[in-house]
Amino acid sequence: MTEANAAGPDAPHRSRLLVVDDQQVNVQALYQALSAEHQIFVATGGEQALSLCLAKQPDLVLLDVVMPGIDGFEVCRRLKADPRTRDIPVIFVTASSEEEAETHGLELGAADFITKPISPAIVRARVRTQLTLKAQADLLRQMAFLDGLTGVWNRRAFDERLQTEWLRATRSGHPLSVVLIDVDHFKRYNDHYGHQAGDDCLRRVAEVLTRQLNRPGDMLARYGGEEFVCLLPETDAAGALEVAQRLERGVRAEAIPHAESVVDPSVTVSLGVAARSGEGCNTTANLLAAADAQLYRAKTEGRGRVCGLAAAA
Ligand code: GH3
Ligand code: MG
Repeated sequence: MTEANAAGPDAPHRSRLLVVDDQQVNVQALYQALSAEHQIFVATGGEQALSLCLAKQPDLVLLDVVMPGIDGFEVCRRLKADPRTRDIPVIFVTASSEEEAETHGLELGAADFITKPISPAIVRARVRTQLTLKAQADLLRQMAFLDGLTGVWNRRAFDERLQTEWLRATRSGHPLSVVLIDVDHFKRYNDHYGHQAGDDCLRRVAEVLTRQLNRPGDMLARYGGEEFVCLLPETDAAGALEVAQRLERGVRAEAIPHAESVVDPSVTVSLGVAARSGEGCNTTANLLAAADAQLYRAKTEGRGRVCGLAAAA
């Protein structure tokens, strides 16, 4: 492959690299080796490196060890200690080839070690390797948060987001609501149409529910078997009830035949709504329990409907 091809102006994705070095000549050498293939950001000290990592979320950091102020080892330690930056791979680029320094760097969580003066071809190859590993790890992390059947978020993803949004709402005082959604008489659906058709039905329900959510912060997750949950940041009980009604109507309008349902000839869902500001909703567990109680009410009052605490307001 020629140099020009390797540089690949039509490469699928230009990765974002942060080069950290206090010596201009070293920055230049790395820039020349990598800028054709990648987008380069530069920091000339440890503090700047840390703030750029947070602000730019680079795909990889090339880090000098000896710098005035915070040195490279400390930068690496702090990056690995912060959940927001710990998954960014770090390659140390250093004049020292001492075994002790290299061991220390790797123990701090660095992905690789390169010695100066650099060989452009070796730097490029090692950077590519780390970027490939990072992309694969990112994909695995994402898959761990997706539901295999429907492709929407799974319960683990929901639980994490709920904690984050709960803390955010506590700080800002903004509302936060959840909607629990359960398919009506789904056991009968499976018994009548078969388990495979049941799976197809869940996929369609998930698609319909997803389509009803408009705001970028809204989240739909599969909560369990035939139960879904919707997280609505910055939404009060009245707003969440509106969304829940839309979800209910959306599933009904999809008109998935359900010959065994006594609610409607097509698939329906029951929904329970609770808001963070509501009575007794002072923990995430209470919030979910309140939504579950409303869902239970929707079931006992005839299914195919929404119940929520602000329903009477
Ligand atoms: P209700 O209206 O009270 O919610 O009744 P229901 O039949 O929907 O509730 P129940 O909890 O009695 O039954 C849920 C059924 O959902 C039983 C279970 O086999 C089925 N189910 C759960 N997960 C899946 C799945 O991933 N695929 C399929 N096909 N069925 C599932
Ligand atoms: Mg059900």
